Amino acid sequence: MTRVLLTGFEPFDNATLNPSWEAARLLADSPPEGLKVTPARLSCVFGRAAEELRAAVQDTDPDLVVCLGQATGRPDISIERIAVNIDDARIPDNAGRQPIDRPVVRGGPAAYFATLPVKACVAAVREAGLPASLSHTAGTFVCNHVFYTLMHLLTTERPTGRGGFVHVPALPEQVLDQAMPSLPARTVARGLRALLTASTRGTDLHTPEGITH
Ligand code: PCA
Repeated sequence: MTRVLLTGFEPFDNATLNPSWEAARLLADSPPEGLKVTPARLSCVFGRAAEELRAAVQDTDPDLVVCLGQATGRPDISIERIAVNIDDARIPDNAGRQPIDRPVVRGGPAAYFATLPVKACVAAVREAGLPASLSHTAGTFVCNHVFYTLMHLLTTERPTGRGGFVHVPALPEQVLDQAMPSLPARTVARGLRALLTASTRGTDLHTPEGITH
């Protein structure tokens, strides 16, 4: 049984729901065959989210870690390719913290690539009938903070573990009067089910030999 840690975030920026957590718990309730999916809900707070992630990794000892976050305005499931060593918050987090131009990890490398087979993930979500794309920025808010923390942790302490980050659109009920793209949590969970299966299946056919990102 492959152990998967799947994280989502609590609501932020005055919202009452976060699609990332809604999708994570739906998916954990009906995981793909052969996978044991443990969901974890992270605070939308710099530093605290990183500690919660670290604790969840320790508790679940996962083979694969996929972190999810909400990206309001994005129209599809976007698979992040790169985490950058910068906290630069456009708005305060849920504890009122707003770091500007600060490293996630002092002395850490400028960036890490996801170790998911990202293009295979995009293809798998599309095959499941949902829009998906490869993204080259997870922003510089708490999502990127968690993504960088994850990749630093895996690289330095758990080199056989695979990990990455996926942004999902807003929920329809969050943007009823805003003419914004959205996807229901159940639909997102269906796409992510295909993504998890692809992520545990071997290497990415779309990247040059020897490179797994
Ligand atoms: N999205 C935010 C943080 C929490 C979330 O769900 C982001 O994109 O950074």
